[in-house]
Amino acid sequence: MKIRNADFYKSVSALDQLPGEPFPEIVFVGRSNVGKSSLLNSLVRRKGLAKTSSTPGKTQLINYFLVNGECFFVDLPGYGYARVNKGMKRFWGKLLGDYISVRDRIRLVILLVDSRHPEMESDREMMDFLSSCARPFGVVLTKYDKLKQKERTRVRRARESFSHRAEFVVNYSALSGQGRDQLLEKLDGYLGPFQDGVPGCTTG
Ligand SMILES: Nc1nc2c(ncn2[C@@H]2O[C@H](COP(=O)(O)OP(=O)(O)OP(=O)(O)O)[C@@H](O)[C@H]2O)c(=O)[nH]1
Ligand SMILES: [Mg+2]
Repeated sequence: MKIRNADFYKSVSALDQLPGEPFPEIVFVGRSNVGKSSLLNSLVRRKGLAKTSSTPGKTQLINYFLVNGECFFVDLPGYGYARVNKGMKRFWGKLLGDYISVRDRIRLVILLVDSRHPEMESDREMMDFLSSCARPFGVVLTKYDKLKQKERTRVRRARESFSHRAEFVVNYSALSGQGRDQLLEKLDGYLGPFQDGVPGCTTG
């Protein structure tokens, strides 16, 4: 996939606000602070497009970005952040879960996993959830630039444990751009027009 342009499109806090445009959606999910917004910015080469922060919990809504005028990249709030209050946690968790399970226009979920902590229970639960609603997902191991040599060996082992479930696994650094070309190439297979009309119309 070659990115020609990307712009913020809209933020959504309820499913009835989802865009009606009949475009395929590629969704970025992962724990809080894992680097979802940074990954999106790195892919489209626009530094401040999606808001990033060293404090977890920065992204609080479903944020849509229109790419090449023909598909959406969707930045989601993170899960697993202990310090937001229970009410907010429940709200984000429900919004995220409902969106992923009902939105048939989702072509691919990109699940971001921190390469320094590749075996978190919450990431496994997310993989189970994605499988249970039949959403294809690829795994991106983030912050790869931070890994020490010894940790790289551990990551290789962890990769094997989920690679049979994922469509692909890519090592990524938003800092250096490592993995960018590889990931963009993978996305090609998930775009293109819908074959039988537009799915997911009932939800917006
Ligand atoms: N070294 C390094 N730092 C990164 C990388 N990706 C993200 N970060 C840093 O990690 C922090 C969190 O990044 P975000 O992109 O805001 O993470 P997020 O997953 O969108 O976070 P929430 O929206 O809070 O869920 C920021 O300080 C980023 O600069 C990376 O590849 N390498
Ligand atoms: Mg974010």
